[in-house]
Amino acid sequence: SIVSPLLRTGYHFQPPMNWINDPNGPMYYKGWYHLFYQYNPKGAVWGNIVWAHSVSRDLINWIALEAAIKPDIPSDQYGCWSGSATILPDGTPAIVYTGIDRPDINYQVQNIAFPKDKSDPLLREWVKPGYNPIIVPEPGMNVTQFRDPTTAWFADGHWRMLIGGLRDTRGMAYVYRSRDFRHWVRAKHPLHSALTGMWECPDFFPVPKSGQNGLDTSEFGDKVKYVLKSSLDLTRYDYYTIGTYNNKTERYVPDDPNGDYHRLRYDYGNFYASKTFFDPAKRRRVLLGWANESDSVPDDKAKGWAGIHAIPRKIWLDPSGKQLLQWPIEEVEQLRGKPVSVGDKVVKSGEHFEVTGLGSYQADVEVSFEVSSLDKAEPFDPAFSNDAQKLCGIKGADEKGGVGPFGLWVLASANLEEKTAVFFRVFKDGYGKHVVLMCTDPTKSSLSPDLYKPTFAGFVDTDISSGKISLRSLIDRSVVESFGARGKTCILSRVYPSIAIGQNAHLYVFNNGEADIKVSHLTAWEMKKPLMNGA
Ligand code: DQQ
Repeated sequence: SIVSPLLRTGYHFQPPMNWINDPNGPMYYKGWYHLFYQYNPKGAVWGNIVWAHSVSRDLINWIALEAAIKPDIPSDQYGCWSGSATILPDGTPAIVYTGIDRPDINYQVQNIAFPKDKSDPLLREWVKPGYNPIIVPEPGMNVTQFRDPTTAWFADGHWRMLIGGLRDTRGMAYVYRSRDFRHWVRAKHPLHSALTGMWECPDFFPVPKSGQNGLDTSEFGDKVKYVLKSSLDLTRYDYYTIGTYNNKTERYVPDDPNGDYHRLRYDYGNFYASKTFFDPAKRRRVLLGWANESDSVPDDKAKGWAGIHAIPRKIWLDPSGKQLLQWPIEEVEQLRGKPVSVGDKVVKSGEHFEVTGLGSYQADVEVSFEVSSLDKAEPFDPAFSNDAQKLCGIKGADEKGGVGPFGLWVLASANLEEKTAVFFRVFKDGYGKHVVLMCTDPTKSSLSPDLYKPTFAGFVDTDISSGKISLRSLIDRSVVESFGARGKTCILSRVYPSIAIGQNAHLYVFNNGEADIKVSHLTAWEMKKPLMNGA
């Protein structure tokens, strides 16, 4: 049955039971990483929302603490919704979050909280000053679509933070400014807006124009670009643009004039309400995101849990300046067991082979492919230029192609009646340029009923003229989190096999294209289970 305990993830973040959604207020404080998250203490469906709290030394092993922020003042009594942390110049962390202050409608205000004891590195207790709420919607604003404050940044004597909103059908990143972090005034113009519907959980941060380091949110200057991310309530995906920010005019301008509608995504799968933070210990920016279940609500109730977080990802600007790159934080590699390697192995058209010698239900797989020739690449229909997902829905993993589909079958049963395909397929456009599609096809992932099994896909902006492309997949019982071309395109997918669970899960490399491919090298590791909140 789908409620098999073997489908519970082993090394992806989750509490021992119940519902979780957005990551909130991530920060590094006195040697500890703090992660708060939207949590229902009473069940496996959304509701009764508090900020649950976990701490970690490495973002992989987690210790659960008491919930940090619960409804207990008038301005948050009906819910403590998403928000962010800012470390003030004297080292004090401040949390700003959305409170629901009335029962009948989701009227949204913003509240602040501080640690009771700053000398406690675990920041176990939080206090809410009596001057809450600090921000309320103004007359004429959409009071039920006004939430999710960002980490604040400082320049020219002022703090600024963003609050997500909706004006008619326009998604808004409202700017609020303050000198003292207590009195906040809205700037006349939003930082940015677009005709996309509500912007949930905005995120705004600087990235260096070159290199992989991260920057504190208040860094500024010539060597820096900016990233603005919003979580679109309408599509339930996280989109970002890269651009410039002027702190005099308080405006952000995406480099790509159509960027707001071009839809660059952190992840082309199940990944929402994400948030980054600057990790001063490793001078990197880390991205955290929520992956919802794709089974049914009755199944969630039967399991007693719903929702996980993705493996934290380091993010930085691609040398092209046109997109971000993402890679699982290096700390996850401590979970790797004995490596299993395959090298220099040709996979002919229509063939596949199994990778054995590990429990691949909980594994990390890195593979480098080399295509024998690109001559057979199928013509690319420009009608799909903006719709990778649709293209992959038509040309799934079992649909024979010229160059590809080739890739991995993960969480596969011995007879292949269950398998989740993660693969590439190469096309050639009218100008002779190759177009690379990356796809996760879960349509055969399970024989169980009542599952949501969408095909997820994104294009990979990589030069494949050498024939080479890499893939990494983090497999964890009911999640497959994949990184194409060293983090250019990422796809997280939730799947619920009925046979391919535990030791009955197999791993294969397949090639359903006409052109032979070669696995130059593949390494797979079974992954150990970290400390996971006591579960
Ligand atoms: N989840 C929170 C909201 C946010 C939404 C409520 C995004 O603050 O807009 O649980 O998933």
